[in-house]
Amino acid sequence: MGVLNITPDSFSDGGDFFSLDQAVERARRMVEDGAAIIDIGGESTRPGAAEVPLDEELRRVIPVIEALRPSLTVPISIDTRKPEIMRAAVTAGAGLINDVNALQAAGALEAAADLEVPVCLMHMRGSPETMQDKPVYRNVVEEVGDFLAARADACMAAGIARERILLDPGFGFGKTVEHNLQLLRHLDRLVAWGFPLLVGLSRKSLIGKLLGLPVDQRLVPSIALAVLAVWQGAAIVRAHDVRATREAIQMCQAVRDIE
Ligand code: 9MG
Repeated sequence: MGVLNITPDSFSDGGDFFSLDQAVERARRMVEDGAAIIDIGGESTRPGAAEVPLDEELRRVIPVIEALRPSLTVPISIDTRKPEIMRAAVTAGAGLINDVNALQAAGALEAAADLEVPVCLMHMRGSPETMQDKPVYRNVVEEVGDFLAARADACMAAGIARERILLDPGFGFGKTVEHNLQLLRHLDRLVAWGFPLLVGLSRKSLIGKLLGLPVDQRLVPSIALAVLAVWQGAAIVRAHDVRATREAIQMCQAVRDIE
């Protein structure tokens, strides 16, 4: 899954892809590089980020989806927490909802059920504005697992088919470095439930904190983390550097799948 942030303050691309032409070009290049999904978001989810008003988020993402949909050969995912954006994005051609808030906003479950597209439910402690304020867990692997199981149950009760549900432990969302490492170390426990697992580790701040690297120098550690996730069974990797990540994952899968 290639990341396409349509935000002026995006933590990892500095908003370079904010103009329509640049966004479209960037998406096409990611597909050439091997992306199987393009994830489009108009609201930054980096720690401390403020909410974007509905009309501004619509203005950012819908023209990009409309411009891409006729010729793009892969599904478009809409990264949003707002039910109105989910509805408008799917009408414009998005085929997957990626919600870092796990469809907890008022009306989000109903929107996702009506739209009949796959949904990714991610774990986050708090909101992007507050999530890094000293997060505490008794057992992060169990608590993230319990939360995701409860959200998957809520989705199924709302009429979303089990086959349409993906889960994501939400690396970096309300977690310390240790919490992120524990989650990755035990990712196979979440995989074991049988829902496809999506992971986003690309350029995340845990790398900066562990290795002291700025965002533009996190490619190699991002790839190492992606490989560790795929090795344990993650189905989808959300990444900024698509070609290098895809090549590393292909090698990992070749070893993992040999008899
Ligand atoms: C939008 N976004 C930013 N980071 C993410 C992650 O780790 N997972 C998902 N599903 N979405 C993310």
